[in-house]
Amino acid sequence: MSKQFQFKLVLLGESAVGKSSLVLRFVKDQFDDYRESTIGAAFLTQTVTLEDGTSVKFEIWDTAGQERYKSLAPMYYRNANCAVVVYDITQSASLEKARSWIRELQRQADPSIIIALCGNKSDLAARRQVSEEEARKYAEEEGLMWGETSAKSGEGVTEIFTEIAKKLPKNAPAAGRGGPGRTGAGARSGVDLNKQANAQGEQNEQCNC
Ligand SMILES: Nc1nc2c(ncn2[C@@H]2O[C@H](COP(=O)(O)OP(=O)(O)OP(=O)(O)O)[C@@H](O)[C@H]2O)c(=O)[nH]1
Ligand SMILES: [Mg+2]
Repeated sequence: MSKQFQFKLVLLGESAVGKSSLVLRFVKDQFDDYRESTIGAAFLTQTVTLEDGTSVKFEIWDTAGQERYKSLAPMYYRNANCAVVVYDITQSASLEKARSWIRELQRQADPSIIIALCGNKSDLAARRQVSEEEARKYAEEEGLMWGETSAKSGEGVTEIFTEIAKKLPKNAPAAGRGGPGRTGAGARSGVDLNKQANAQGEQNEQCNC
């Protein structure tokens, strides 16, 4: 049987950049022109199967970008294996906000967290304010993954999640993650579901709320 893993993923970014729309596209392959702004956070799951047959289940926390919810974010990124920090390519201020989320993650999240910077709304290229070069260069400097997406057309959406799935460590829980880590860092590592079935109680689902 091929291997199965599960990882916690958090979406962060300014309100209206399209975080919920990206998740809706990724999970249900749908798009709404009029979406309600997220209240608190939403939880969804989706599984991607890699070319080698490995399946990666994402447990996705789609956070609310409105300023009044900012203090909730640490609850969602604290245990995350990966973060997608989203900006809107038509709003340069949203890249500034993304940079500030990335700085916060670099300071406060687990040191092994994988961060992807995502420029959404690529279908609105005519109104572009953030160039690909600027964003790519920043991502390279900070050691982040980077890609542009359109939740509306679907362009790049599966790709960014698949690239993250490929990059996530597929070793046993808590093994070989390196770095200092913090207490309980093992809980953030990938979970081999096959192994879990044999080693009961080793890794339980945790709700962060
Ligand atoms: N043209 C275009 N519009 C998009 C795209 N993604 C999202 N939108 C629109 O942008 C608006 C905001 O999208 P949301 O997904 O609600 O944004 P959000 O980041 O979840 O916002 P909060 O929940 O407030 O943090 C909605 O009207 C979407 O239809 C995209 O790729 N292209
Ligand atoms: Mg939302």
